[in-house]
Amino acid sequence: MKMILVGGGGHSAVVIEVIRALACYTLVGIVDPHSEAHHVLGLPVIGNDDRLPEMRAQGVETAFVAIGSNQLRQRLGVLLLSQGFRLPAIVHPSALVSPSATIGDGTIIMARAVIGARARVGAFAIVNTAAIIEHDNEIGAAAHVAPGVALAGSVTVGERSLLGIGSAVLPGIKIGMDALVGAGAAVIADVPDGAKVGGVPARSLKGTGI
Ligand code: JB2
Repeated sequence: MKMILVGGGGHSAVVIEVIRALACYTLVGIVDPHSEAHHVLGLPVIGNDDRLPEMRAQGVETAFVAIGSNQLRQRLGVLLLSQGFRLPAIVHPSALVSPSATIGDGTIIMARAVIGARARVGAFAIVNTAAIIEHDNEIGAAAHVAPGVALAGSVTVGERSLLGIGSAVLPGIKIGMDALVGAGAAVIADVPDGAKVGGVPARSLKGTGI
């Protein structure tokens, strides 16, 4: 099945390799309005997002948004759906996903990630390399769980929130929408919508200039 990628930066290179490892989609190219590269890992950059309706009309059925920005990835994902593309979930062959977990459309689960029993991961999310999402977690749409994050059981993460590399979250904690958890943080209390926290234990970063 043919697939077009949206975004040709660093995240795109990782996504290309996961899709190639799956061997069930034929990547036909990348759209990126700002890319100076003509290719990413040998895949051609064919133009900007105006090419998308034409690609759909030419029989490209699936697409994937390979952009790290949570807001942009969600916005472009919704646009692609409205243009008639299907955005499958992409799961690296080395990831361990519980049979009772659910993964939303347009979400990628990277190498060595673990998704536990009854966990629910929303659409357009990134579960990055070796992240651990324990049982009964609920990960909101377009959230990004960075490499090496560990979420204990029954954690909730709101839409578009970013959990920085190596952060850890205690059981049952609720992290709101559009929140930022800094790299290496240990989250032991709920995090409100839009908050930025960091450190061990994690505290508000308000007023720190971050
Ligand atoms: O509207 C757009 C658009 N806006 C920016 N449409 C399309 N098709 N592409 C868009 N882009 C493109 O996204 C930019 O021109 C750029 O080529 C790409 C973003 O690339 P960048 O390398 O800046 O970031 P990234 O999103 O690939 O990766 C970030 O997030 C990852 C999760 C980095 O922080 C990585 O280190 C991280 N692993």
